Amino acid sequence: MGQRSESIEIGTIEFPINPNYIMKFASTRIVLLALALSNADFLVQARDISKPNIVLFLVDDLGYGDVGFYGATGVETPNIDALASSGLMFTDAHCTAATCTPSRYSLLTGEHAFRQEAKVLDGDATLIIEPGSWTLPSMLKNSGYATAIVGKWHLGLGDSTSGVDWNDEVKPGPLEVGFDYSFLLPSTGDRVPCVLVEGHRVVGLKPDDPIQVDYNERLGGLPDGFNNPELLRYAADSQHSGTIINGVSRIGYMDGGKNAHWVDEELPFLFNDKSEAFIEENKDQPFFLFYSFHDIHVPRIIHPQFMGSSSMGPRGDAIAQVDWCVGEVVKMLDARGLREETLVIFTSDNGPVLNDGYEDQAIEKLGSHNPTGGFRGGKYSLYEAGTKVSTILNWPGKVAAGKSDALLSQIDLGASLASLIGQDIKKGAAIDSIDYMDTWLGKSKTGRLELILEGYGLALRRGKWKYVMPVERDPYYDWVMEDKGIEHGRMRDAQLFNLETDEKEEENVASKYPKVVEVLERRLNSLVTGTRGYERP
Ligand code: NG6
Ligand code: CA
Repeated sequence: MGQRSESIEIGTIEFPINPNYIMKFASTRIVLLALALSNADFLVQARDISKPNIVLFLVDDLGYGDVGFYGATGVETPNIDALASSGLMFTDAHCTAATCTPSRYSLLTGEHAFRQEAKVLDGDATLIIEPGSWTLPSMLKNSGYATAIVGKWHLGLGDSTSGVDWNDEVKPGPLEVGFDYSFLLPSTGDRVPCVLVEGHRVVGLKPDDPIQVDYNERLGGLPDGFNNPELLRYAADSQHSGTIINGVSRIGYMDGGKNAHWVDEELPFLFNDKSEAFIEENKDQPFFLFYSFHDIHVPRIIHPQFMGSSSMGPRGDAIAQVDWCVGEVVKMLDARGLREETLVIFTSDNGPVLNDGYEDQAIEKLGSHNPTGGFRGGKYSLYEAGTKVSTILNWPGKVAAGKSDALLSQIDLGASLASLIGQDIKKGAAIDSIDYMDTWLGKSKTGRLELILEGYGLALRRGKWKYVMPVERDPYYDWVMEDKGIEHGRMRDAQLFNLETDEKEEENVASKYPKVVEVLERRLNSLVTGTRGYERP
């Protein structure tokens, strides 16, 4: 790239009113005109689909290359592939962060998590979404939707001043931030407490056996991974060597609540049952189901029905398990005649990881399967595979089958879905969320002009460039990760990649293009310190 094109692009960076925006308006009009001409009955639908049901399948730690349609080789995913082949498959759609808590925070609030310094939470952390603030579910609820979350939460429970009491009402939580119904795995499968929470109550808890949780000190009765390794199904690293529940040592310590302990292998069936019950109950009104998988996060404890269904051991079997769950819910939508009035989104909360604390053979049995789809990095990292995730939108009769290469982010689902159902977002709410509904629906090819990604530090994608800010290395955690083969990407120097010529981010060209680095760094800083979020098209 010569000096000329560099200065042109820097010019573009300084002026957010980019010709792309003009193109977007032009192309939207062309698409609308084409639709009006080619599909005369588009506007005369028998059913009112101005408020379609929304089912959001968010898988945990599923990589870009982990499903069949995106190139998986070690596991078959016929149900997810069916959604992709009859829907719109995105090749450059991103979750907002390379780990769970910040990713989900941004998805639900439309605000980047770094604005609240939200990081991966422990299992006794309190709620990090402000009750009463704008959220995707509250927006939908206020527009007449029945809203539910089933599965992993990981956004904290309880009030920050009084903490969480597992033995009483567990609140505030999802019911206080926009969900009508919740059935939760509170944080992660590898963290205590290993109990499920329905509404405000721990499921199955007996008053004479209260739950105690401690993230620092070992508690009385239950064995732990340090002292009783003979009880374990999988060997674990030292972070995951706390209390043993169901043959798996977890992060942190708990005691009591025996009758409430979950059985890992039953979770997929439980989550499906709860999801299907919610659909059944609300099938006559618009509903939003956030099916938030725990699979394929560690510990990967597979139900016997799916054991050995991939060539990759538990990690692959967990993918097959997810595929079955997705298939059952879609079948139910079909059986109830709801498919054409239901917009289904399938995606993941962050990129893939193999060894994330337990020796479950994810590395040894990988074979030719490439979880990242060939992109660099994975969970935790700011390289593309940290946040570029397999993403499908399926809406029969409304969204044509196809592929979109537009740059999109889950952070935009809030503003996009609000626009789909004609809801305004008041100033100051969901500040980083932009309405890209036309692109999500395949009516436009215009994606984001710029996008912040969160991992260790931040990266800014803008046009063909990706700038990764320098961060201090952490001698202990860097080693913990490197020891497991995880590329965290923490670097003391700035990194710059030209994704047009180097989509695998093999060459850091920061020293070749210092001016680009300077301008992108400035732009990133202004987005971070600004209070208005991105410029809107
Ligand atoms: C990390 C855990 C990892 C996983 C992750 C959260 C260690 C060394 N690693 O801190 O095992 O639990 O947190 O994953 O403790 S996430 O998908 O929910 O973000
Ligand atoms: Ca995750």
